[in-house]
Amino acid sequence: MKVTFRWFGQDDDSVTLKQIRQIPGMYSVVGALHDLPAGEVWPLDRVLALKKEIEQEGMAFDVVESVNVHEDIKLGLPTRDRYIEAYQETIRNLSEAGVKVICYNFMPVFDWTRSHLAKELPDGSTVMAYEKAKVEQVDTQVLIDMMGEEAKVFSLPGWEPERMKTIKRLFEQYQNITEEHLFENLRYFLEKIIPVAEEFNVRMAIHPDDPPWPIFGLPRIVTSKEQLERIVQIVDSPSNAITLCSGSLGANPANNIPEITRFFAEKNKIAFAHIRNVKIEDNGDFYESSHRSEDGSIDIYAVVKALHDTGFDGYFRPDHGRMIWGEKARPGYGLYDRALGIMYILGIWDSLEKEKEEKQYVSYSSGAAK
Ligand SMILES: [Mn+2]
Repeated sequence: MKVTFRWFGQDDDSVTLKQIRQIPGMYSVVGALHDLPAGEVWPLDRVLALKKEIEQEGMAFDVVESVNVHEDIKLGLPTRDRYIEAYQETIRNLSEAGVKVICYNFMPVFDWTRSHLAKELPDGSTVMAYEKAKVEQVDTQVLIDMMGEEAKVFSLPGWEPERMKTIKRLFEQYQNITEEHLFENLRYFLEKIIPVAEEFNVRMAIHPDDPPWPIFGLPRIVTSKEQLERIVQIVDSPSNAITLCSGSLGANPANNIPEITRFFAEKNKIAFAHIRNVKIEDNGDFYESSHRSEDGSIDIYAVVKALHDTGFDGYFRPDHGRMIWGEKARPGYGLYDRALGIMYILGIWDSLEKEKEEKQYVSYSSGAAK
């Protein structure tokens, strides 16, 4: 299992590469060209410059998150073909730079959504949270304004201001798009890009919808084990894989995350794992707790064990973290709690490794004694 850490670039992240490198076990930075709008080719020279910047600090640049999918592709508009061509070109350029995994999502209009970016817990830490009533009742524009306000210094990934301006028009365009339409549009997209990804030795890793249910009346199709299974079957290729995000899928208690993890890991379909916990309240609201199993509703130990048992050798990163120790950072993306998350996950992983070694030793010695 390779440890990675998301980084937004030196102009747009409070965390530095030098800090990231000091997290035990760190292997690769998860980067992106965040200033490029969806649909544009990522120029090779800029990708190589980012790679160089990361490698100079002693880490690899194996994973990209995200290459965003243009709305015209999700809407299935005739203009989608040129955006798909641009996407194919970006895959080629990233492969040229040695990138192995590209995380992407297929959520209409919005990326991940929360009602609070800094809800205070009794211990004084702040967390991102989702109150169903607030999201369901609030006027979309009010929520957008609030997200913009709370994001303050940093623009949130997926919530860029330019994108928000076109939102009303997008809502109209999605009015007649059902889940089945959206799935067909995903199929069209994957049938065009997976062969390119396979040829260039890149694994495409679709990220589940966050939260894993329809919001604002928009369709969502990456919310459960069944839907993920259907997606990886669209094109049968090692390049058609998933990002197992425990916190996104896990916000719905009907999703059994350790079981889903084991299911897809056994099929070698998890190219990238986002490991984080969420605490689900009785009414379905949730907040992003610490990674520790006891602190949230997901058994992170069981998730890591599922990966370990199946011989997972892909990439993982801690996902969002709490804001602790007075840190000022992009919501969810502080240094401290994500580093704690890595240590928790590595602690579980290392214990399982030791246990396995001991078992092998015992069976070897008993075998030798015969
Ligand atoms: Mn995630």
